[in-house]
Amino acid sequence: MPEPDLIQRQRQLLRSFRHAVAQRTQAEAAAEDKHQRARQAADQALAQAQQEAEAQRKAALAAAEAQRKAARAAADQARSRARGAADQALAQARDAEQVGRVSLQEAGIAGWQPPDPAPPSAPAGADPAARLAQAAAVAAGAAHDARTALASIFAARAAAARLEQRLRYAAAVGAVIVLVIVSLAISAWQRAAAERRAQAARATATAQVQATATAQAQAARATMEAMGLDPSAIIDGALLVFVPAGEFTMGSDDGDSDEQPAHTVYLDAFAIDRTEVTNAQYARCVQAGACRPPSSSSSYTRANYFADPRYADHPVIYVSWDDARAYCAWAGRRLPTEAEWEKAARGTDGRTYPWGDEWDASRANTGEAGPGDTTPVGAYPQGASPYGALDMAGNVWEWVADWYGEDYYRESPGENPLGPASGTDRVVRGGSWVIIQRYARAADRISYSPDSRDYRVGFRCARSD
Ligand SMILES: [Ca+2]
Ligand SMILES: [Ca+2]
Repeated sequence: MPEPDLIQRQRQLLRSFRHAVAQRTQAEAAAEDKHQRARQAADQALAQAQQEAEAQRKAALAAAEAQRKAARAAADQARSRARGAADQALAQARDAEQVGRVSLQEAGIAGWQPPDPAPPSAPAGADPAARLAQAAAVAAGAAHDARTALASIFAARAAAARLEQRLRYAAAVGAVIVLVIVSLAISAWQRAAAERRAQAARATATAQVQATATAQAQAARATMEAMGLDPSAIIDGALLVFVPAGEFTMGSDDGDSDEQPAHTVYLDAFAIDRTEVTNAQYARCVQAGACRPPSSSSSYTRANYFADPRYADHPVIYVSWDDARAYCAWAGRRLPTEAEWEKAARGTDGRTYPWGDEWDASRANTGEAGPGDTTPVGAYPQGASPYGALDMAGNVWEWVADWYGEDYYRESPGENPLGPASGTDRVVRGGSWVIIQRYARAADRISYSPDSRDYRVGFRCARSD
């Protein structure tokens, strides 16, 4: 049946309608809700934006205030600096003006005066205020011009002074450098020349000494041959010098008391060794079994002396009086008497030293100019005695035959004295490489224990035929 169908359809439609209405209401509620939420969010965002904008505005305001303050402080500072600089500049300008005025006056621009601050040629009849202003302007301009001119003068003078100072300094430095170089060169050249001269002088002196020594030795050998004494027959190879018979002056009046008085003594002829006995000569006696070795093989500065070939021609030392006597006996000779020794040393004229009366340290090996130890025998040919005996002053003291008698020179016989008949000490003569001038005198006497064996004492021999 249709009717219920219709009703049913109507009911169905109604339900659909209600459902649609409900759906629409629901949608509208949802939309309203969404709208509300959107509006809240928008309000919120707006409030936040407003807050941020306010904060930014405040920050900007603070920064601007700070900048303004900083700018004001900087401006104040700059103004203050500028004021200070201006004051300083003004003071300098015033000083410059003053100094410039003085300089101009000193420079002879007499009567110079700063420009008159009030120009006299103000137009008559003008307004007094205008005239004053004009005069002030003219004065200011003139003052400015004067300051500028003075500043220029000053700057130029200062520059010139600096330049001159630099030039002077450079010239002085250059002169000093040149002077130093030249003086160094001169002193080096002078040193070299002096050294060359000294070398040449030394070489000449050495050559002269050697030539003199050679000539003396040849003369001694010739004299020996002329006197019938064959040099080759002398067992130790010694050369002897001859002292003819005759009187001589012995002792002195102004020396030590044991040398006094000076008295005349006659001696027979004799021959005496030219030099002190050497290490090499004495070694032959030791080798021959006739002499005992020196008590020490050293010398004062040399650990090896007696046996060292370098000192073969140096005087033998560390020998006693008995050693000396034994050697001379082995060599066919004897020790000289004290009188013979003194005559051989000083000749007949009573001279003080072997070479004369004037002391000359270069003629003998003494402590005054010697090398501080023995030298080769005969190394001082300029110190030869009148008979050609060498080292009668210095090198080593020399044993003589006599006993020592302190008063012997007062009581000595006038002919061929032999010394006291007895005694405790013997005599050494002539001084050594240690002593000073006084003990190198030919008249000086020293008493010495005969058993002493000493680094300063040697001997020479003599003979009479
Ligand atoms: Ca001597
Ligand atoms: Ca004395």
